[in-house]
Amino acid sequence: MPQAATATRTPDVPTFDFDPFSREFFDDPYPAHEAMREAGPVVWIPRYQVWGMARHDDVHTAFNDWQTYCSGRGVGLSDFAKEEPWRPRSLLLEVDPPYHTKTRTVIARILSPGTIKRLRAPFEAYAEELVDRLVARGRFEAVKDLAEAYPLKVFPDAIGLPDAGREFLLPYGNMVFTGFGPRNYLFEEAMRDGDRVRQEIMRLCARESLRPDGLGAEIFAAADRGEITHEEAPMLMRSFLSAGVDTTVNALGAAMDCLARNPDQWQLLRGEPTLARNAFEETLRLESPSQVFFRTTTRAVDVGGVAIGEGQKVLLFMAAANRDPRRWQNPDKFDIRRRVAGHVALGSGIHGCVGQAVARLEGELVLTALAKRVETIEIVGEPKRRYNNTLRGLSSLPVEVRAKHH
Ligand code: OVV
Repeated sequence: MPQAATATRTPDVPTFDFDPFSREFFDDPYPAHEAMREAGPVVWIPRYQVWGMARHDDVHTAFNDWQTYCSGRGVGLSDFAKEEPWRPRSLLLEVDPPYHTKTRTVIARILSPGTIKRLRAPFEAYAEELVDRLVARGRFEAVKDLAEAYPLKVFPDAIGLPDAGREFLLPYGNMVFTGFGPRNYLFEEAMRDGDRVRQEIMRLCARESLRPDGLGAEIFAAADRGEITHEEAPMLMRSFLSAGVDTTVNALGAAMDCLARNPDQWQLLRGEPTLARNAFEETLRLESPSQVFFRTTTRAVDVGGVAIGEGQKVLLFMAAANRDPRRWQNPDKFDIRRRVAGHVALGSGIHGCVGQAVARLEGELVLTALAKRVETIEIVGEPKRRYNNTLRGLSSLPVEVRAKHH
């Protein structure tokens, strides 16, 4: 019997002639997210000569196929096989197995459930102290006074950083996350004092800077045991300082914004403070503080009939996947009682956020402290957007809270 004529051909690939790193896009990414999701499993973005994925299923699949979608050529726009990275590569983020397994195992053990249990008491005490102070003031700046102040205290304390130098953490986070994108206006701005900031950060990563009882010292203890080298230890410290502050700042700011804009959800949380953990998780889904990451293909791969070649950059729109109506009911609604497991705001697979339990602890404790003390949250000034090639968040959110009466 003759074969049916099944001429395999790549269908016309949907092409999106837009700039996903422009201010215009950041001001309202949602129409473009929807258009990409509806166009197909993969789209072509000619401006950067990269592919894009915006559907939940495809983003999730790519994250869980590290053999095809590698991280070792960088998780930003730049292909490390062709270009020198702007900073020495991360030994956790920008590597593949088998090397990745070694560093990931060390850091995952340091951030294990036992550690999280020990961190709860100091993290809770500071959440209550800080929120008490803010409630007494009534009016405050939710980004600077809460979303930045909280992680900038508890996380460096947990790591064992000295007080001096903490002012470089947010500028460095801004450099790192904008550095994943193109060398655009944001890159130039973030790198303006870059040499100084990098130098100060690397000084904080030295063993001599760290308290002996913190999580940072545990990295060096792993080096003493021969699990990693003494050259690798400060570089893994750098991962703590790169990924551990700015992300949670934007998540907490987004949580305040979501709760202030959705008074019904705030009232639910107030009545049932144990919803705090899920409210934080729903914020991660809806606002996705890390909006995108890239991967690079290690081989030719077919995605829904589209042939992607080897060595191609693929932009994974986690923020779009987290609002995919194929996966979520009423995806644009902030619903703190939703079953939110399965979002990809923290990635997925072998590179899924190694610090996610710390982030969730911070979110839970800040939202619980608020729920127990605050009756209403009102936005009392113009919120300002913060622009970064990877992170979504606010630079300013003036609020007024009314204290609960007992
Ligand atoms: C997930 C993430 C973001 C930024 C930096 C790093 C990791 C790092 O390992 O340096």
